[in-house]
Amino acid sequence: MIACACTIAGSDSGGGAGIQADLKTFQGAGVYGTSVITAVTAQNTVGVYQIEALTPTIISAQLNAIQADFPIQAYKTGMLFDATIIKQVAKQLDTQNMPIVVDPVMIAKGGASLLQLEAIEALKTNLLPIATICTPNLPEAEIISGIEITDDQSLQQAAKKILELGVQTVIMKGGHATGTQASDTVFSVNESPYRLSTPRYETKHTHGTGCTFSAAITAHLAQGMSVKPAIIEAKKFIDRAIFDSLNLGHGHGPTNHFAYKKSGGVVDVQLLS
Ligand code: PXL
Repeated sequence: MIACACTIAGSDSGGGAGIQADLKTFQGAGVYGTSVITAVTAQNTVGVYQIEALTPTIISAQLNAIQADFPIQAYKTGMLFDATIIKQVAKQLDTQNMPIVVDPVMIAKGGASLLQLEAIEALKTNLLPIATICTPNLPEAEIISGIEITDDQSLQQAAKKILELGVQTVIMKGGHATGTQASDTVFSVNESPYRLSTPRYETKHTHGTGCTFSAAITAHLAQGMSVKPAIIEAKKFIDRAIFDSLNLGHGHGPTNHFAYKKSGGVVDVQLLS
């Protein structure tokens, strides 16, 4: 039977991030995708023009409908927008006993806020304690941990703080850093840290990279992979999606969700323990 995954996130009308990126990624990884929409954004590659959150009632009803009918093997959360939505979603995921990937989406590339400030507390106290993997970029990791990340030591301290919230694995994504390599460092409660690196490509078409990466991890977990192989395979997915990114629109174009399948999974990822 085909593996099933569910994304709980916001809609990006431009199709590069959010629910749309997640479903395309699930498809690209060979997984059947279902979705719970938390908010609708009016958006293209240039910017976010309007945001409307859905009510907790319809968010809850979407999740109930999916859980009543599909054998969901992994969940991911993206844009959750406010504390009420976070608490509702956490309550409904807590009973499932399935892997949960939390992408702690806070700010869109152009600066639009996708998570209200007071919701960060709910993320920390309600959602991260039940999460399998959390995938912050460096600014998000700084906000969650309260630690400024300037070097390897502060990176490790911030990761430790995030793990103390109860999540089992945190991937400190290096996309916002500099250097010739795009390196993500993975810290787990039950494994020694490791770093995954692929070349950093010179492109401005990186809209939706975070969504795509976390959705790829979710897809591979749904297929039954354990955490480390799922993360390595997702790193290959995002490497190809950025390498082959799409020059569409007038701003930051989307990543290419077809590219991983085209590559046949033959991608060089450096693993450093
Ligand atoms: O990439 C973060 C993100 C997540 N979800 C939605 C978004 C964005 C970025 O623009 O629009 C709906």
